[in-house]
Parts: sequence; structure tokens; C-alpha cells
Amino acid sequence: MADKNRTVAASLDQLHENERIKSDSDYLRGRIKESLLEPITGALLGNDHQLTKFHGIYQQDDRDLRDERRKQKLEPAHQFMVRLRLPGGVLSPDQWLTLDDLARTHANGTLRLTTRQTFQFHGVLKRNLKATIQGINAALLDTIAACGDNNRNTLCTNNPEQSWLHSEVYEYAKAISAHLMPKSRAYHEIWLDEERVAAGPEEGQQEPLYGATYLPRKFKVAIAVPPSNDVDLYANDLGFIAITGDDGQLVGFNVAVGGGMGMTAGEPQTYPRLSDVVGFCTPDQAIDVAEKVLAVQRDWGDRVDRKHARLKYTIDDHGLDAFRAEVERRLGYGLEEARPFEFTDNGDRFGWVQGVDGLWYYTQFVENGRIQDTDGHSLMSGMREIARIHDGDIRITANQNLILGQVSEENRPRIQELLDQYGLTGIQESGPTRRASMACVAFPTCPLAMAESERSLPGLLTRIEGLMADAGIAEAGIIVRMSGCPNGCSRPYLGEIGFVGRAVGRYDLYLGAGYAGQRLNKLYRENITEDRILEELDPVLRHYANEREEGEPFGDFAVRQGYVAEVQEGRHFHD
Ligand code: SRM
Ligand code: SF4
Repeated sequence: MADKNRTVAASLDQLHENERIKSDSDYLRGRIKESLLEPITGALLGNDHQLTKFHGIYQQDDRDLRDERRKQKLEPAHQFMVRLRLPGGVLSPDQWLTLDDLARTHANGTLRLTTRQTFQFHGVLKRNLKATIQGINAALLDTIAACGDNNRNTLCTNNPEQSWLHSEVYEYAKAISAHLMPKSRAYHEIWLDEERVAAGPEEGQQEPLYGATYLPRKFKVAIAVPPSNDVDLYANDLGFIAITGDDGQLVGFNVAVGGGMGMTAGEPQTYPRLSDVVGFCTPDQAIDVAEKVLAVQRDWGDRVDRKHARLKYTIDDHGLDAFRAEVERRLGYGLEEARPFEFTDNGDRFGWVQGVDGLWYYTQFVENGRIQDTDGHSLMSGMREIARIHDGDIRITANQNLILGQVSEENRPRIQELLDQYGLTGIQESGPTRRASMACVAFPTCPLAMAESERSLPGLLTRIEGLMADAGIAEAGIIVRMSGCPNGCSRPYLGEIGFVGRAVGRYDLYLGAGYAGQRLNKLYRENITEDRILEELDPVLRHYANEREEGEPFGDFAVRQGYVAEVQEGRHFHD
């Protein structure tokens, strides 16, 4: 605590504007209450849109309508994205039904599963925001800190083949999320009408961990259970890798720090970076370790340049050894040496699997995480009917898919019937490459999108699948990821084939990531159209079909054959 927000105290004027906004916000209250009541505009007032992020709410506008509205001299079609905090991605069927209902009454009629195991609503109007949050709260869910400069949704491996460990490890995901959650009551006062307790001595202590200016930037934690790396552990600021003893029981976690994907085009001082494993801690130390890693980043992170403020840059600036030493100093003990482990892949296991608990788990492919009814596939209606009869839980994966968990033997045929009836089985029969693919949201809601992503990957994949079929490798599962800009929300730098949007219809093409999420890919072609993408990929896919070694993943092949150089040390420094 001694040096907390030292930099802030030095001089707010010299820091990034957001530091003042946070500092002046009265612990995330700002004028949000007034903003919500202002009828003249569909937007929030002043800087309140920066503060609502800490409550899981982003102000956006419909970019499909932007030009037309500008011509008509209308303000942008303001609307909001609302993101849930859902540690480990687990919810009940009743909670699903609430979210489904809110999506249809208060949002754009779809639900969006995210790459961090949670839900987003899009298209919520200002006048419906409060009712949406209250509806979420009534289902015992919340949106606290789902965005903003704080700890984001905590990921946890959901692989049903490891169900005996899942319940134990999931408890850590929940505990870390709760421990690192902002403690300000602003959320409860603004959205849930809680009365503010009169100012007293405790006023100054509203955020014992974060202080008045929270973190320099977002902070992300994941827990993985090897051999599955379905959470892309190395892409997180802080990762815990579950280590089991000979009896299969949890003995502790390897600790990894400094991962992140985001970069800015043309700014080589920004780069994706995979985290480094720095040691091992016992289960009862995990929360303390999470707190101290976050605290060092709080105090050492860059509060001047937000593009240089993530933990990965703090670590590269100070050196890994110095960072680890500071964490250990604050812990009061050293981390043990990391234990051996192996990740085999970062994908999901589709279809039915029986857990050691005797119950059944069904993983459903959801293309780019969008839950909606389309021609032939009534995913939204089907899931509604399934949730009505399902007596287990529902789990979201970090690959934007969902799992029906703990299905009883007796309920399984009924659920299968609904899966068939609503066309979910049809979606499931997509080829292995499509099922391993992910795209971020991008247009029309994301303000940062430079190119289409969610709306364009399905069509591009059809063309890539065509090339693969012609080359005789339709059955190969290649990890393809697309992002609409270099921020990398679909973790495209971990795609065996990665597309990163540069302008409408143009993408950077990356090749060569590791199949288990252990190696970044590398830029292969810059700023090319979809037609050029296919021209470029065709010979590489044919080469792969003819000369791959037994079981060799496409990313490894692309590196071995020299299409791209191997990325060293988990860092993606630009050529
Ligand atoms: Fe992201 C910003 C969507 C996962 C890196 N991300 C955004 C915003 C909120 C745009 C904005 O700032 O206004 C996007 C909203 C789009 C929309 O309309 O819904 C957005 N990010 C998403 C989601 C929904 C993508 C998806 O298709 O699933 C994911 C929501 C996760 C969640 O539930 O919490 C999402 N974003 C990620 C990930 C992947 C991950 O966390 O594993 C990353 C890369 C990992 C990382 O953080 O480095 C990611 N998002 C970013 C960045 C770049 C951060 C950086 O350090 O440079 C931004 C831009 C920013 O923060 O300035 C961003
Ligand atoms: Fe938006 Fe870029 Fe993230 Fe895609 S990668 S959702 S375009 S910020």
C-alpha cells in the first residue's frame, strides 16, 4: 500500500487524461445517475462513458447507420454494449433464460458469447440500461468490472474430460474474481438504487486494493488445466496452470505473467506477447499471488501512455527478474520452481463426453459466439427450450462455444432431440477448421473496427474450406482467427492462420502459431484483400497436404517450411 498510486500523487497533470477522470469520479460514480436521466441525448454526458466501462457497459453507436445519420444531421445511433462478469463462464439454465429474455426485450435480440467466457448484449438503449442491469442482478449475476481498468472476467478451463478437477479449480476462478473486484458501491447505487451510506471515515477506503485511480489498464487472469489450454493461458496478464499429483488431485499452480495480444498498426513499440512462467505456488497461496501481481502492476504500470500500460510492458521495462522479486517481496516468500506440465491444444472437445461423475457433457459449436436464430439453425430458440428442461449447468468456453454440463442419463435423449429439432446438430456438423475458428465482433458495434470480422469470417472460411477440400485435406483442423483490428480480441496472433483487419476488406495475414497456444504466429502478407488471401493460402495448403509429417499441425508446418520464421521468446517484435 505504501507506494500505491505514487505516480498519481506526483502530478495528475502529467498523466494520461483517464487518470484524472478516474481520480475525479468519486470511485466510479461520476455523473452517471444524471446522465441516465438526461432525455435530450441517447449518449452519456461528459466522461461518464469512460466510467460505465467499470460497470461493464460500453457506449457505442451503430456504425452501419453512422454515415446516413451524419448526412441527416442526426446524432449517432447511440446504444450500449453490456458485458457480464461470469468467472469460469458457468451459469444455470434459469440464468440463461433470464439473459435470453433480456436480449429479446432490451437488446438486439441476440446474445454474444465472448472469447473470455461470458455474454455480451448489444444494442441496449440508454433508457433500457438500468432495467437490463436490474434484470441481470435479479438472476444473481452482475456486470461489475467486466470492462475498465481493473481485473476482467477470470477464465477457467471448462474441458469436461477433466470434470473431477473442474469443480475445484472453478472455485479458484470465482475466488480470484471476487477478491480482485472493485469494492466501490457505485454500481449498487447507480443501477440497483442502493442508498449511499453517509460519508464517514470509510469513504476514503472505498477501494482498499485499487485506490482511487484503479489500474493503469485492464488486467486479465486465466486458470488452465493441462493438457487443455482452451483458455489461451499465455495471452493473459496472469495465468495459473493447475498442477496435479500422481493421484490426479490439485497440488498447486504454475504462475505465468505478462501475456497480452493488443498492438497498434504502425507502432512497433506495441506488440503481442506471451506470458512467462515464473514459478509455482500452492493452492492456498494463489489468491495472494494474484493480489500481489496486480498490486505491482498497479504501482509500476505506465499511467502516462495507455498504449504502453499493460503488464507485458511493465515486465519488459523492468525485467522479468525484477518483477518477480518485487512480487515475492510483497508476498513475503518466494515462489517455488515451476513444475513440469504439457499443453496439447487450445481447442474445445465437441459433442457428448461422460464425466467421471457419471454425468454427461455436451459441447456445442457456436459460430463466432453469436446466439441467434438464422435460416435452418434456431440456436437461440433451441437453447431456450433446452434451458427449460436442462437440470445441470451451462458453461461458456473461451473459444466462444458452450457446454451443457452435468446432464443426467435420463435427460440426455430429450436434450439430443431438441438439438436435432432446432438445427443445433447441423451447426455441430461444420468442418473441423470452422469449428476451431473465432472472429471478434467488429462491425457494426465495435468503435475500433477497421474491417469486418464476425460478419466476414464465415464466408471466407467457406472459400478456405473449398481450397482445403481441393487439396484433399478437408478433415484437417486448422486454427483460423480473425480480428477486425490489431487489438486482437479473438487472439488472432495465436491462430495457425490469423487475419487482422487493416481497412475495409483488407487484412494482414499471419501464419505459424503453435497448436497449443504456446507460440505466436508471424506476419506473412500485409494489407491484402480476401481474393489475395486465397491466392496466398492455396499453395501453402497444397504444400501442407503433400508434405506434412504424420500429425503435424499446420502452424508447425508453416514454420518448418520457412513460410514464416519462428517467433522467439514469446514476443512478437516487428521485423
Ligand atoms: Fe477486446 C477493446 C470486444 C476479448 C483486446 N474489445 C474491445 C472493445 C470493447 C472495443 C472498445 O474498446 O470500445 C470491443 C467491443 C466490441 C463489441 O462491439 O462487442 C471488444 N474483446 C471483445 C470481445 C467481445 C471479442 C469477442 O468477439 O469475443 C471479447 C470480450 C472479452 C470479455 O468477455 O471480457 C474481447 N479483447 C479480448 C481479448 C482476448 C482475451 O482477453 O483473451 C483481447 C486480447 C488480449 C489482451 O487483452 O491483450 C482483447 N480489446 C482488446 C484491446 C487491446 C488491448 C491492448 O492491450 O492493447 C482493446 C482496445 C483497448 O483496450 O484499448 C479491446
Ligand atoms: Fe473491435 Fe478490434 Fe476487438 Fe475486433 S479486435 S472487437 S475490431 S477492438
